[in-house]
Amino acid sequence: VPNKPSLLNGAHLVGGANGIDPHAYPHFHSGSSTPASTSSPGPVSAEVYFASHVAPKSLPESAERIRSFVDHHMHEGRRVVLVTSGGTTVPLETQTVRFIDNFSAGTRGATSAEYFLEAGYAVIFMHRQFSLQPYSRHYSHSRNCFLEFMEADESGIHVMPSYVEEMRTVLHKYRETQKAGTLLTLDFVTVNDYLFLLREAAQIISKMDVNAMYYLAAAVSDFFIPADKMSEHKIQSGDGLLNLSMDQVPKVLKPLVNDWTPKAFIVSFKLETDEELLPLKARQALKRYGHQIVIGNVLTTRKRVVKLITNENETEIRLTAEEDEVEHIEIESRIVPELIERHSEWIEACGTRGECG
Ligand code: PAZ
Repeated sequence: VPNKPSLLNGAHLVGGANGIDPHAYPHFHSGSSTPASTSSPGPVSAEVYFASHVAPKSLPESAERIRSFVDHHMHEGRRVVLVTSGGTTVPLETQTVRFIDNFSAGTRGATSAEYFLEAGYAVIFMHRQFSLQPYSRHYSHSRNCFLEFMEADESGIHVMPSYVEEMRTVLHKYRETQKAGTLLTLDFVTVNDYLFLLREAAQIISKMDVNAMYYLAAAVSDFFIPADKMSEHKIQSGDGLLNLSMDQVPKVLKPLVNDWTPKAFIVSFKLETDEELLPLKARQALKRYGHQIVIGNVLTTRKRVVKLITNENETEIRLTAEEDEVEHIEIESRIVPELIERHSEWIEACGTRGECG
């Protein structure tokens, strides 16, 4: 059916590509309703991925910032958490005009980062460029644009009296964090940026022998177009269909757990839209990757209900309607203390695992 949006491998198809030469762009085929099958099924290994893709230019600078941040806070006796936040993109062209995005505003990551900071952690906040950030998230988007909280008179511009207390609290925490230097922000856009940055950070932290926590809340693309199969220039549109064939992104949780940072305490998130699937998928992830906790959440209820799933047990954190709608409690204020307790237990038990010195 011409021009009808369709789905392949769960990925949105974007744009139109009449007359594209399939030899020039093997992952793009016009006028066909079946996916081009130029790659083997299943993801490539992380090793193959990293060997065949180029690291972001900013990586050496980010590495240096991570090294000195962790070194400083380690000597100050602070615990370190790496929080990932926001969605990764998958470009369709090397000179990118179109891309596929993953859902995530960055609320979970930015909110959680604040609670970790309040609890005394040094936070590496690895976020999607322009997604929500700790502290500024309170006044950033159209729903709570900072202009709505301001008023002007002859003497200048002020915060409206009814918002002063709330804004003062946020401002105070923001300034305290700046003074303590406990927040390091690093951004990514594409899934490629994300993968390289995560690997770099994990390897650096691991080498420094820090018992860090990883709180992987970012929504990371599952499918991508390998660099060598991507169109260099903007895909030309026309009346025809654009069919995309995408490879699977390597499952980097496995090397993260086994190779890059084997002593770390790793918490991953699993998002589903079908609630029935969630326990199975969460358990599968734990089994497959061998990390410590999967936090399961469903798209429509993620701000009210999450499940912390480990090999041993399952704990639900659920806000009541009163807590959610009247008291405006943030579910991250319950998730983070629970994880910190488990992180403490993990650190205490490191002798049992033969990992202490
Ligand atoms: O950033 P946000 O608050 O809008 O959404 C958070 C989330 C749903 C992306 C996160 O809780 C999550 O589940 N991340 C992992 C997504 C995944 O399964 O890949």
